[in-house]
Amino acid sequence: MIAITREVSPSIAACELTHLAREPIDVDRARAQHAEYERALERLGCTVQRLPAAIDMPDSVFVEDIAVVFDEVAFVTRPGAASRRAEVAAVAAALAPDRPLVHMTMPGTLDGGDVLVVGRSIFVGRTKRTSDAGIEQLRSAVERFGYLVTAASVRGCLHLKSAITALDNETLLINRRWAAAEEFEAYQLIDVDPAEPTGANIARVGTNLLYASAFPRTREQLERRGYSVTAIEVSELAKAEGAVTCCSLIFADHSQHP
Ligand code: CIR
Repeated sequence: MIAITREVSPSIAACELTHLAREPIDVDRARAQHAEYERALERLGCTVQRLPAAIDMPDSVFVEDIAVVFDEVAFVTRPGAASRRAEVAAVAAALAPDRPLVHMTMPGTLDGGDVLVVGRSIFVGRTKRTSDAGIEQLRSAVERFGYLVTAASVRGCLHLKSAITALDNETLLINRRWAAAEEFEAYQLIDVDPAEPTGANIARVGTNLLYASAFPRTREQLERRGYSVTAIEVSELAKAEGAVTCCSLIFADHSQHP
């Protein structure tokens, strides 16, 4: 597996915020947590390709929003926040050796944080960041490969994957106040602990799960069900409204199996 990451920007304190109040962010601490995140990805089997920090791009550590990588193609987004559009060039260049690229075009917008891929099913949050035109563009890029794209409702949080993520191809972790459970009735749903509403974002790394240490109650529930969960502290990145999936693009390394 390859994991593309991007160093924490020195200007992260000027990040976009939608549902959170601005709090001071300790850049050195954010960097240390991000390095720990990368080490965890390596331990779980990823080769990390770290892009350099972008001084004038406060949110650039959150590479997930900039592309959605499939086995067949990488869909390069036009992020919903205008302040984030300059992030695209470096991420697209990093993906180009590994996948054919499809670039979104105006006026559609889409953030990768709104795209939940579970096997051949793709759920896309309709949010302030992701427009119906953006969802259509994703659909026309990937339906030829047999993916089924479905729009999903989101309320009260930034992205669909703030509200729901996959534990495996049959099971999703959900905060039902933010995602609509009935839109995912084909799946087994596990609820976040009520005391941990922001705990629905978990990253699949092969057969393991990478999770923020801020959610011990939900983690205990997952471990009791047999999931292997690696917990790391990402509190400084959380102040920028980012979670564990946001900080990487993880995909199969095809160069290993030509
Ligand atoms: C933003 O508002 O765009 C960033 N401050 C946070 C992005 C988090 N990304 C994600 O959930 N995929």
